[in-house]
Order: sequence, then C-alpha cells, then structure tokens
Amino acid sequence: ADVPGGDAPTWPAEFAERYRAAGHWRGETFGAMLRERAAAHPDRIAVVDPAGGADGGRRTWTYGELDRRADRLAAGLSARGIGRGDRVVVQLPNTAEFFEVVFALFRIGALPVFALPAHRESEIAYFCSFAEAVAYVIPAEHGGYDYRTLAATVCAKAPTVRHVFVAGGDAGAFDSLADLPAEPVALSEPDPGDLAFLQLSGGSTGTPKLIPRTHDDYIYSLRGSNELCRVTEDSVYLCVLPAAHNFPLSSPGTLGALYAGGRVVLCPSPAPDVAFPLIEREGVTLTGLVPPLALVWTEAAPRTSFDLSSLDVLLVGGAKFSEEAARRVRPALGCTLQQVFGMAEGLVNYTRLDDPAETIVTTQGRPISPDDEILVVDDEDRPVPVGATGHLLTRGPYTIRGYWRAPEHNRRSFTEDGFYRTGDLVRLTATGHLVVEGRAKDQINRGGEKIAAEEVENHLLAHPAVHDANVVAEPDPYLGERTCAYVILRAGAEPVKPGALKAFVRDRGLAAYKVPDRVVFTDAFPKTGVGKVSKKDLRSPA
Ligand code: J2J
Repeated sequence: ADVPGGDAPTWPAEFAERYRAAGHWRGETFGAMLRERAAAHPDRIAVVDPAGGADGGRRTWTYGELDRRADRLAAGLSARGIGRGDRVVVQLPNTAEFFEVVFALFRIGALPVFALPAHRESEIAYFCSFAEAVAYVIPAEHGGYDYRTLAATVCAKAPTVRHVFVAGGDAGAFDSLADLPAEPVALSEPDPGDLAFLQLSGGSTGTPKLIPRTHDDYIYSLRGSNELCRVTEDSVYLCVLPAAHNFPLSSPGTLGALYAGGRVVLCPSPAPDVAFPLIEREGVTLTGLVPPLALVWTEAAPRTSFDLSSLDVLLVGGAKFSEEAARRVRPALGCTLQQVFGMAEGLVNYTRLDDPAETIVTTQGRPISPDDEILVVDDEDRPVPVGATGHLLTRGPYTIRGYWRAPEHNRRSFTEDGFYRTGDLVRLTATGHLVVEGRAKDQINRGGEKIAAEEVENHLLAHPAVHDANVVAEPDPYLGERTCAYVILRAGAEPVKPGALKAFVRDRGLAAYKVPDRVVFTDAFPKTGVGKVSKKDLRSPA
C-alpha cells in the first residue's frame, strides 16, 4: 500500500500547527470515534434502516452493534488482503451496510472512494482504474438495477480490482460481506493526519477528480457543523440524499449525527410519501435536501396527514435555493430553514439558526470556521470591492490543498499560496454572508447533481456522426438547470435524431443524470473575440 496521504498535497507545517493550536484538529480518527461512542452508550440506537431487516422490515443497530460489526468486517476485509492506504470503491445505497463498510475501512486505514448509486461503468471503471482500487463494494441489486452485472464489466476494464464484495442479497459469483471470516485481527489505528477517504469532485474536466480528506480535517468540519446546526445526542438525522455525497455525509449529515451520539435514519426514497411517515415514526429532527426536493416537500407538506412537528431544521443546499422557494419553507413545514453552500473540497457555509429571517432566505450563509479564509477576486485575482461579485477563493482547516494525484490540474485549481479556486461567483454582504451569483466553471448544476460539460462532450464526440459538441446549462423551473447539448453533425454523415444521440450516450455507461436533457443541432457555435467557443452566448442566444 502507498504511504497514507502520500499522493495528496497537504497543509504546510505552519498551517497545520495553527489549526492544531486553535483546537480545530484534535487528533481524532473515525475508528476511535465510533469506539468511544460505543463505550459511552453501547445501547443507544445509531442507525435505523427502515427496510433493512431480513423480512424487509425495520432494522436498527445500536452503537455497540455498529462498532462490533465494523470490527468484524475490518477483520474479514483484512483477511482478504485489504490493507492500509488501499483504495476501495464503495457504491452503496442508503442502507445500514454503508456505515458498516465505511467504518470497517476506516479501522483498517483503507480509503473508501465514494461512488454514487447512479454511477455506471464509465464512471466506476474510471474510479477503479485511476484510484488503482483493490476492491469494489456493491449491493446485489438496487432500484431495479443489477450491480453484479456492472461489477463484472468493471472488473474486465480495471485489472487492479481483485475483489468485489456484495452487501446484502445474492452475491452471485462474488464474495458476500456476510461470509467473510470474522476472527478478530489486531489493527493499528491510522494517524489522524492520514487520509480517511477519497470524495468525488463535481468536476469541470473530462474526468472527475478525487478529493483527499483526512480524519483531522473532516472531523473538524463535523464538529463545527454540529455546533451550527445544533446537533446533539437527541438529534435524529434523516438521510434523504445519497449517503455517499458530501452534503448528507457531513453537513452535518450522518457522520455529524454519529459524532454527536445521535441517530441516523436512512431514507430509501426522497418522495414525501416515503419520507413523511418516517419523520413521524422516527421523530426526525433534521434533514438535508437539494432545492428541487425542498420544493416538492413544501408543496406536499400542507396536504399531508403525517405529523412533521418533530422536524426542527431543514438544510437546503447543493444548488442555489431561490428566495421565493426559501420563503415557503417555514410556513409549509413549520421548521427553520438553514441554507448550506458547501463543496466536497472543503469549505461549508451555513446560515445560522438565529440569523434574521431575511438573511436566512436571501443568503447562502457564512463559513463554519473563523479560520476559513475567503477571497472574492476578479479575473486577475485582485480583490473586488466588498459587495461586488467575483470569484470565490478559499483556504482553511478543512479545505484541501490539492486533488489526489493531479499535480497539473492542481496548478490551475489552486493559487500559489494554497487557495482553492471554487469556480463559484459570489458576493459578500455587509454581515459577511455569501450570496452565490453564478459559476465560472464549465459545469452544469442539475438540481444539485454536478455534470462536467467536457465529460458529456467527450461521449458525444465518440459518435461517428458528431463533428463537434458543446454542453451547457439551460434554465429549468424544477431542477434550476438542465443540460442542453449543441451538436454540429459531420458533413455527409447519416442523419441522426436527438433521441438516438441521447441513447448513444446512455449506452456508453454513463450515469443517467448526465445524459443531455435536450440535443439541438446547429451549423456553428458562437465564438469569443479570440476565437474560442463562447458558452456564455450558447446559453443565452442573442
Ligand atoms: C449555490 N450553489 C451551491 C448553494 C453547493 C454541503 C452542501 C452542498 C455540498 C455540495 C456539499 C450551493 N447555492 N447553497 O459538499 O457539504 C454548488 C457550488 C459548489 C458546488 C459543490 C456540502 N451549495 N453549491 O453541493 O461538491 O457550485 O458539494 O462549488 O457536490 O455546488 O458541489 P459538491
């Protein structure tokens, strides 16, 4: 295995010392955290999986049980040769096993690579190859899709993958997690400064980047989030978004709730008819949603017969939440809205629960930490006047200093003094709150799901009839943005219909949310003064 942390730029010593001295980095690790919680309150419920029981019924794990399960699985995985620093692509839905697997890997010091259930062979094969993953963890089936078939394809493309482990269901040709040996093994606790996992970037290039997060830095973001979201041992967090995504994982998310000794309830679907009964039955106190789901919930809540009164806080983020929609949250759901503007690379901003109502509905919050440094700059990296819109740069105790194994890309995405170029256009209010005004990165934010234009363009360009393609965002009343692909066909090529191009992209094994919503054929692309394609003009034709 590689030296933990060896493949990622890290904080210069003087910053690390400062973050330790300030009490941000406390030398905690995820493995030890679970161990301590289990020792302090073994019988308290940690995880509720409403459909995870053998009979498809409710299943709960106490802290003691989750701790024992993580130990047992850590033993089994290490018996199969998974060791410290090894990468393991984890693609699990919102089930209790997600936590068992992730904590087992934390205990070993192996690094989960957090794939989403929506990813398909194009993405997964890339993650496995790029990360040189030794293992891949899947459910047998989920949402009508057979992940064992996907795994077989991935294994053929990514030869480093020696093991596919199946969590729950019939493992077929692969190893079932339940059948791994369980003899305890002595494992040495990773160092708090080691990498804990690799998170996925939203991406703006042809291939997604991997985000190296350490125990120390991530746990600080959890502790800070818990304080601002008032998460305590009495909190019940409903995990509605895909558990592996950084927002439901950490803002304050499932890991925040577990850090506080609270309870995590896994929601198998974001639909109100699934989530609302769970809120009533489990006494859910907080949850996090992307704006399109928040719209659906605020529309459904006034008509529901379920009692949602336990809900104190609704976090909304991942994409811009419109002011009009934000105003409807409290009247409809009877809880406090907390806007969150975060990124898997680090920086997370929250409106405070006691901010004035106007601030809560009109801003995307302010940073967690007093040591989060924020710069708002023009195209030449010069600070803009306070209140003017500019590029957001940031540096701080839980923001990465570089992507994993991407030195060239890092030179563009970080300034020389270590500020991350978020690609977001923001303005600062007089109270220090941030308002997201737009985006400079070549990405589509489809209701919180990030799509790198270049990645989709590359798939379109693989079609024999396509001469050139540009993918841009267009407004959508529900999603905020959807994707539109402008395509120039090759002269003399067989005519092709938009639907056929979409099907072509889908069949290349791409997550469904990346398939263009609309395909428009054109003869030429608008150009900038220097002759580059102007995506700005494509987005808003004059
Ligand atoms: C506008 N744009 C937003 C917001 C994120 C908490 C919450 C969200 C994420 C996340 C996260 C936005 N208004 N409220 O990791 O811990 C856009 C920005 C940002 C990008 C990051 C968390 N909240 N965004 O969404 O890594 O463009 O993280 O740079 O997926 O989402 O995307 P991602």
